Amino acid sequence: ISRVVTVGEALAVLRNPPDEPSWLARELILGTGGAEGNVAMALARSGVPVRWIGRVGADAMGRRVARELRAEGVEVRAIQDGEHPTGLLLKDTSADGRTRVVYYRKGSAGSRLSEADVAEEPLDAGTLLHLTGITPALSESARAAAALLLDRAEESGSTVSFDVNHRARLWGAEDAAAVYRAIAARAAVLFASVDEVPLLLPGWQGTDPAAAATALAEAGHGHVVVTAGARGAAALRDGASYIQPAVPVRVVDTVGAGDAFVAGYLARLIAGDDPAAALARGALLGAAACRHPGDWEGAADLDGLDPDIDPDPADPV
Ligand code: KDG
Repeated sequence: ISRVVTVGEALAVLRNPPDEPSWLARELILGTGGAEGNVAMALARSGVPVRWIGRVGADAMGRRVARELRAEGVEVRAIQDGEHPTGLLLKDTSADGRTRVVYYRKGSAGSRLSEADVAEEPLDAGTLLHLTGITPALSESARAAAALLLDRAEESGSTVSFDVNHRARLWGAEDAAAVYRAIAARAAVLFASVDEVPLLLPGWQGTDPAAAATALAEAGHGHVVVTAGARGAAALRDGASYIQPAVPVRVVDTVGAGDAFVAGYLARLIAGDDPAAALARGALLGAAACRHPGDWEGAADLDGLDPDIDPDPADPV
């Protein structure tokens, strides 16, 4: 695999300043979010060539999110929609690390993604197509676009990775689960949080990521990765299982941690490493993401965390 292609909705993110809720704050902090864009930015920083495709409004926030993705090294195809605005997310992070999120994305440009937008996207055997469960949740046309990409990935021999990323605020669990199962069945690599596993395996219950990975493997998934926040993560590939404890950090905001984890895992996998090394990198980037109130910024700052960066070089220049 030499490149990643991902499709989704990039959102403008407004978040509260430290120690002040957004209903009271006179100023909010503006940033960028959207699961697939978060993954793309962290992959680009990991040195993986990555392309993001999505619709943005012909507005200031559309310019902003596309610019931010580009600035982080992502190849961006932002299709401008003159009739619908860029979606927005309002995020309130409190001192105890709990985050509340409100969407302003109904009818957004991103949700208007359609088959025509992705019909010509070049895919080949060297491409990994990364999808999340958010894109099919956005609208019927976005769901059709994801389905078309899956067909085209299969035809072209691309590898598909899928992160369930269930958003209960966007659709009902029953509708969602049917779609997740259909996509997961066609994905070479499947990511889910332990809470999402019952959507893939009705009736399954538990909190242990290794048990969840085993259950998914028994259901026929050849390569699965299950995350469980502070309880770590587990992977299972071709019958071999791997577990990974979480990297302890002071948690400021967990939004975006799953995306950072996926990017770290995929980056190592693409580099040819085994699931043990991929899990370790995923856990590191996921932990880094929790240290920042923004959705993607934490994963871009590994200071004090990255074992590959020597904090005390023996031979100063
Ligand atoms: O995974 C992080 C995303 O949830 C966030 O950046 C915004 O895409 C988003 C969503 O729908 O919640």
